[in-house]
Amino acid sequence: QAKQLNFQERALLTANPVAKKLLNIMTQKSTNLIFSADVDSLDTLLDLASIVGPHICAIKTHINTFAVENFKLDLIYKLRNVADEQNFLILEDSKFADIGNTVYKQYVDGYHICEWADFVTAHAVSGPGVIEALVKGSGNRDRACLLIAQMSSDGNLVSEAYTNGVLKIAEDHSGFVAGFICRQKLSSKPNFIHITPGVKLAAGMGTLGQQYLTPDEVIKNRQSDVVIVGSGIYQAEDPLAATIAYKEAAFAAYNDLL
Ligand code: 5IU
Repeated sequence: QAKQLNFQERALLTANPVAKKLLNIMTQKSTNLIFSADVDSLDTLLDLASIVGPHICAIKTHINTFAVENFKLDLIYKLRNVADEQNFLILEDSKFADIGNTVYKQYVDGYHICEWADFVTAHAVSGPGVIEALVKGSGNRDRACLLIAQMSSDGNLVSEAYTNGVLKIAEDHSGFVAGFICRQKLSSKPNFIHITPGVKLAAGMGTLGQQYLTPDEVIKNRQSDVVIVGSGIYQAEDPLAATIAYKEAAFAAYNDLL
């Protein structure tokens, strides 16, 4: 088996500021775990972020899932402070998919995502205009996007040809594309970070079509770099203990590959 570059070595080979930060954080904190904070309120999200913060490299949010009645955007700036204090990044899972103009407005005006999220997810289905819109919206901030190259849900329509098309767009825009949301390693380029949701310590079907793989399967067998865990953590009786268990499983699998 050929020697794999470690995260630290890859950080030196990537120009994208967010990818570099993420690779460095993963090295410093020994964690390739992202917590998907799909909870009911920003208050709960903040509480959980403070608890699990030391053990994660990033938190993943869906800013448009919180009920509008008691929504306060200032809480997300508190999350920004926690992230800076505890040295993790914020990934807003916006899944932008529209034409560039609309995506620009969603990124800059709606929820001011460009201000507080280090990186965002995007579909490449509408073509590279989505990335150009995000670049424009980022201004001079350190920002990046992850392109959704594959999905975890049962029956999804992503084909191998589509995934290859996403890879091509990423390569053409590697200054802004930090990597992929995917089910397995797709690119041998060390600057692209592979990030995989749909992860649980017990593999199998979740609710509403979600399909789970174990951290070991994702990192060791499929050679992705980072796992995203949501309900495995926030539905656990002890979210901190669960976070540590996922962190240790995913990082041990990464170390096994080196
Ligand atoms: N998510 C997936 N699968 C995907 C993509 C995103 O599960 O293919 I793209 C998101 C949805 C949810 C989180 O916010 O990742 C997974 O949460 P659970 O660990 O609770 O299944």
